[in-house]
Amino acid sequence: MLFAIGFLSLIHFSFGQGDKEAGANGANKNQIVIKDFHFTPETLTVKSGEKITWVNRDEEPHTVVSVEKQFKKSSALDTDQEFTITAGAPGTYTYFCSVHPKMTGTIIVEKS
Ligand SMILES: [Cu+2]
Repeated sequence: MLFAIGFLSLIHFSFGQGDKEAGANGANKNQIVIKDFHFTPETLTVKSGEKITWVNRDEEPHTVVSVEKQFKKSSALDTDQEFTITAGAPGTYTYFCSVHPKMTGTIIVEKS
């Protein structure tokens, strides 16, 4: 039991360090990782005007397509390829992968 508590606080400590480093490198870094046929996080909240970057960490190609064409669609992203948009007007943007339409995600854009 004591060991488990020690281990958990170690994990917590290392996450805390990572957050600080990310903040120092650029505050407005909104990244969505595509891995195992999922967008992570599945729902991302950003402010209007911020950049959002998807990166594909799967061996399969994936795309990012807005359901209501609220932003340009990506080309097919190969492994480790990135796709970036700038969040537009406030609202809820849903998107999917046109290769695997069951892969969906949501971006909530708030007023900046
Ligand atoms: Cu896909």
